[in-house]
Amino acid sequence: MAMTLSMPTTDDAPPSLDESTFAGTVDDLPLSTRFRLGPEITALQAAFLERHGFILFSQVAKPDEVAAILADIQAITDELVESGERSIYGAPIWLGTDPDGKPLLQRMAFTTVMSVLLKGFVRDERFEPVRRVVGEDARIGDEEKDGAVFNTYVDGSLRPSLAWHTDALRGVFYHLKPAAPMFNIGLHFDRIRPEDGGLYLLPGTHEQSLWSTRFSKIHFLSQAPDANEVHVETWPGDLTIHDGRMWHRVATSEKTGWESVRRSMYVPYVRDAYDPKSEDSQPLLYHRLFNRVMKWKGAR
Ligand SMILES: O=C(O)CCC(=O)C(=O)O
Ligand SMILES: [Fe+2]
Repeated sequence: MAMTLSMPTTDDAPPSLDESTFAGTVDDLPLSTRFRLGPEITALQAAFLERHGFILFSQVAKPDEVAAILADIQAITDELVESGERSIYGAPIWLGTDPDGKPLLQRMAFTTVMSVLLKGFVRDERFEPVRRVVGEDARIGDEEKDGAVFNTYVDGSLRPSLAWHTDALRGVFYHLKPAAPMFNIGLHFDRIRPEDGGLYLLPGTHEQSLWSTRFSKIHFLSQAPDANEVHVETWPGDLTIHDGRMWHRVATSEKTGWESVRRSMYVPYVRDAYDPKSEDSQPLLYHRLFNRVMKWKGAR
């Protein structure tokens, strides 16, 4: 009798959708669909993103790349702590406290300025179709807006979660028109199940009509679950595209200590006139507002 050798013993990612054999339409796919990133965005993937304002590509970064990136972020954290530097190009760096009592990098802007590894990684050819979703003329704005933003969430830290918001608010600070799609590209570094908290979205709210009716939520204050919210389950290396006009939040993990860690990085693709920040840049209004909140919560 043949033995079954393929019994899954690990929590491997479920297979991504095989579009070569899929005969249905976007209506047949659940929001939890895991797509495969190929050399081009397929018509089905484009339709899914347009319908929901969100799409996930399975494990675009490989395990060894995830490990190397996380090691590099740790090295940068150590350097920042050592140097006493608390802002990069005017954007505050928030250091909380990790479960071992050590400084924890909660949010860092301009990550690809700090990390040569990441600056090269985000330019890998595999991301080219993602760049073209934003626009044929889109570029990676290492030194523009907030650059690449790296987030760490840990239960009990300064920033275990992030309340409901749309990224369009930040667009308003940057004088963008929230009427146009505004795609945010996220890399996810941890295995996140529903009990691990993480990203929740309100599908469809990227469309203006819905967006305005949903405006009843207060930006960055309300944490309450929404009846229509959808959880984004991730495996390390997953890539997401979400329309920044859609309402979303990051929930606190039900776990404690290192078990609760979640790390994400958002890569800035920009299309407007080149407008780099520099060492001389001053904190923006929204940096100053958030900085006050973080200091009040006990940022180091
Ligand atoms: O950590 C995430 O996946 C989301 C972060 C986010 O929504 C933001 O920084 O605006
Ligand atoms: Fe956001």
